[in-house]
Amino acid sequence: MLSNSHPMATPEVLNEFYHDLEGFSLAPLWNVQEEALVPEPTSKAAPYIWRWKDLEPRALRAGELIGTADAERRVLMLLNPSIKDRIATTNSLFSGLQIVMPGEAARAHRHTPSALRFIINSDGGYTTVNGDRIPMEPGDLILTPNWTWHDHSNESGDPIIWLDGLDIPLVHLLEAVFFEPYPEDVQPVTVPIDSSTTKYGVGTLRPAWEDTSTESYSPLMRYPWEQTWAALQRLAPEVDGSPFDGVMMEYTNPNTGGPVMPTIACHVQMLRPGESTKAHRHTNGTIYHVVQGEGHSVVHGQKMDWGPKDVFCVPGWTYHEHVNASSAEPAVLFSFTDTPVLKSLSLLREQAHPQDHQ
Ligand code: GTQ
Repeated sequence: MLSNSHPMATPEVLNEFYHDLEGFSLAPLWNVQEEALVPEPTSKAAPYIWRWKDLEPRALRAGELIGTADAERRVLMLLNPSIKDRIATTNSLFSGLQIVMPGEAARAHRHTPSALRFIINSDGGYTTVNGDRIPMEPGDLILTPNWTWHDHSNESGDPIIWLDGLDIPLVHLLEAVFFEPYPEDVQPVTVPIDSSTTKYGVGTLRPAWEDTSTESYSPLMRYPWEQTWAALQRLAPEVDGSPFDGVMMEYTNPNTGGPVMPTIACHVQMLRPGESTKAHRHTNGTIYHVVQGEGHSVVHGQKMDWGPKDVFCVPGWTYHEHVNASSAEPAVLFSFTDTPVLKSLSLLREQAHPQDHQ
């Protein structure tokens, strides 16, 4: 018969043993077993919404107070209020609001964290990525993947503002952050303007002589709003869509049909007039930006009202559902997540709410 009584193990003896272990950088798993192997995740991040009415004046104020000499990037970080000790918007992803004032250039550099930009206000901005000068128009998605040189310039008379998304928390966790400034302020433009669009922008046709099959990220650096909006409008009247996300489409790497970058997937979703979704949760957290429309999401039982240009986050494994408040206008949400990472590690799980709604 197995016995679980050990007559020698008096409290004093055990304490002495545990104390001894500390001196050798050892500790008993049996005392923290339930912390190490929880039945399911409880995110350290909280649901949170940053409203455009609070964001815009503060971005403009940063533009008045801080010059490009003082800021490698003039970014207001959207810091999750429940994550205290690191730079993070959800557990694994970072988001920030970047502003470039008229005539300015945010100098060229590269880093191993990958970035995306979703353009909010722009009337003459460019991001140059590895020598390809890419126009920035409102609603465009622009990629600056892992270790690509990039600088941002504003040749218009008005401030340019966009939402940044980066995998900084994830790459920090993996201790794989590298950063390098370009030797000049701005990199030379080495190919005709917006070359990645010229080559890959159709999506179903690509230059046959270029082998980009070994690249881990999309060879297309710009996903123009015009095409995104046209695709949503074409599809929305024809389909039921997802019960959890409405008419959601993923931005794809045209070579693979997969996510745009190995660490970040980007989506856009239309909630049709009056549409409301069922609640679900998944292991990935999500950062949303309201492109247009008014509505609310219920996240972990809390109602979050949103309107144009607001940004909100849903932590991983947290139930959420979306409602378009208008019976006349569609609502459109852009979002980004770390699903490619979870999927490739067999850690992506999704669960519908048992009652459909919270
Ligand atoms: O534009 O390269 O939000 O380097 C944070 C770090 C943006 C950028 C951010 C960056 C950038």
